[in-house]
Parts: sequence; structure tokens; C-alpha cells
Amino acid sequence: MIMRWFPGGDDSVTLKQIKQVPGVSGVATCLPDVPVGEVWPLDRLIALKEEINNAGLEVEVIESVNIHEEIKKGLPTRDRYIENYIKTMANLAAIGVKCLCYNFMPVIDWARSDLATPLPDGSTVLSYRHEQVLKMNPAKIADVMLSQARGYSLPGWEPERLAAMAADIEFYQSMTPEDYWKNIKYFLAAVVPYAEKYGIKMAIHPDDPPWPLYGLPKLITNAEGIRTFLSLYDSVYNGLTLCTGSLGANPDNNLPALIREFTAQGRVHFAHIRNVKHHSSRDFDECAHLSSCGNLDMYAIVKAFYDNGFDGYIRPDHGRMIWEEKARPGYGLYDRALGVTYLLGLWEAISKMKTEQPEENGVSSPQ
Ligand code: DNO
Repeated sequence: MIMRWFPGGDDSVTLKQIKQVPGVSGVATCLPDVPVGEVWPLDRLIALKEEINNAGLEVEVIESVNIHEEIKKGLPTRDRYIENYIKTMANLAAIGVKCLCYNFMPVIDWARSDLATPLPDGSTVLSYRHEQVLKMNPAKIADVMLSQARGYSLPGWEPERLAAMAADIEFYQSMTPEDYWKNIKYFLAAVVPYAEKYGIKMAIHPDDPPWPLYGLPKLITNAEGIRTFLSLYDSVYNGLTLCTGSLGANPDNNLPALIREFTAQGRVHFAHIRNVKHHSSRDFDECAHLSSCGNLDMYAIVKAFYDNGFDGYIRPDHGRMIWEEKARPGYGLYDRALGVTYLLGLWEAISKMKTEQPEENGVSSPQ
């Protein structure tokens, strides 16, 4: 069990606080200030590892090394960025990283219409209203998201990405899904052999939200898309970040079935586990992790991971903002810590039911 953490003073949550959340052994982290496409310097990674290890935590997971738009667009200039990506992977391997979370979403990483929607209990959450998002142009969404970020960097909404947003969206209008798959395949063919060499499990994050937006190709949105993706390069090192909140935003996705299928294949290396509350098939609020707070059955979800031998990393995903906390939206300490405890509680109960049932039956027999 790990938690996401941003270095360099770009997080309200400290490593010391994370260390005190029972059951958490490490963090998923990144170097948010290195421009997308540049090599992550080894000396900075060594210092980052030292800082995290000194706090008694591990750093085996990176979230994310983002992919330069020219790779996603399939431009001839992509090879330079792919080379840099591989150099970054070598540096990550040098500090012992074992799992690399990334995404292949065109232009926009995750999108929400509001980052502080109040719930009846007075907490606030990230939310998505499809009609509102369609009415806003992407620059407006960027304004909304950045103005609500409380001064923290927003992963996936880096300034250099925003500057080119309108032109990039225009570029993709004529790109077919087939072309986009080809661009993904080209990237995997170049990078996965190095992932194998360096012992780093690649873990793609699904598209969020998992449906088409602004005419952009959205391919990693359901079981079928994931099957196609995995078939592009058949290696255990070409795997998934299975984000229940992203895939679960679409009520058509059967999360436990999807988790069973890909976990049993050994292709899930990182699990982002959170609940969502549907308001329609295209409108949702993020909510507390408990099954009773949203539409996903968290017991069935954790059980699907457990039953299929999941041995990767888990992190709670976005939490609500509670108890007057002022933090990066989705990434406060309190609600994510509650999420950790809940998920570990489910895991313990499920594992004990499996391993202790026969014995317990004997012991508790009235005869
Ligand atoms: C949002 C995150 C995403 C995720 C990336 C992975 O909070 O879930 O930004 O980290 O898509 O590359």
C-alpha cells in the first residue's frame, strides 16, 4: 500500500505524515518540474530516493513520466523523445524503481468540471458534468482546474501542455483510432524491451473520463480497449494501472470482471482504488471510498484483486477534502488515509476469510 506524494514543497502532505498512516510502505512520486520529454536527471532522483528512504518509506513506483505529445501524435520528431524516455527509465532503474505509471491520453490528462463540489456532509469533491464540459472550451476547463488547484501543480495540466492545447486538439481531429493505436504500438515496441531489461513494469493508466471528448481519440476506456492495448506488445512488462475510479465512471464497465480478467493474466501492476457516485451515465462525483458512499462495490473490487493473486502496488485514489484541510484537490491527507484503512480492512477480512475459514469452522463447531 502506497500513497501519492509530490516532492519539492509541492505537497501539503509530508512524508512523516504518510509514514504514520498504518500499513503504508512507500510513495508513488515524480519530478513535476522536469518538462515533459526531457530526461529526469539521475542526481535529482538519487536525492529524491534519499529523502523518501530517510522518512522510512520506499520509492518503487513513479507516477507519472508523461509522454511527449509528439510521440502521441506520431510525428517524425518522436524518436528523440522516446530516446529521452528510455534514458529516464535507466535512471529510474538505477534508484530501484519497479513500476512506472504513465498514460497515453491525447492533450488532456484527466478532466473535471469542478474540483470542489460540496457534498451534503460539507466535504468537497472533484466532479464531472458532461454537458458543462462540452459547453466549456478546453482552455476554460484549464482555467477552472488551475484556479481551483490552491497553488499546487496539477498532474497532467502542465503549463507547456496548456500553451499548445488548442492547436493540439485541432491536430487530433483527423486522427483515426487506428492511427492512434499505431502510435501507441510504436512507443511500446521501442520502450518495453528496455522495461524488460531494467526490470520496470510499465503500467498505463486508463483514459479519464472513459469516453470521447472534443473529438480526441480515447481508446483505453473499457475491457475491449485494454485487450487491444495489451495485445500490442505481449509482455508482462507491458501492463496496467487499473484505476477503478476512471473506468468506473462509466456504469457500463463491470469493474470486478475487468479486474479478474487482467489480474489473472499478471498484467495489473498498480491499482488506484476509489469509488464514484454516478448521477447519469456521463455525470459523476468522486466520493468517499466506502461502497455505501458511491456506486462501486468496493468489496467485490478488492476481492477480485485478491482472488486473482494481485501482488502489485495499491494506492487509495483521490479523496474528499474534509476537516478543513487545505491541500491539492483530491490529494489531501485525511480522506486518503481513511481510504487506506478501509482498503486494508477489506483486504485483511478477505484474506482471513480465505485462509482461516476451514480452521474456524472446526473451532466454532458447537459439537
Ligand atoms: C489524476 C491522476 C492522473 C494519473 C495519470 C497517470 O489525479 O489519476 O493524473 O496520475 O493519468 O499517468
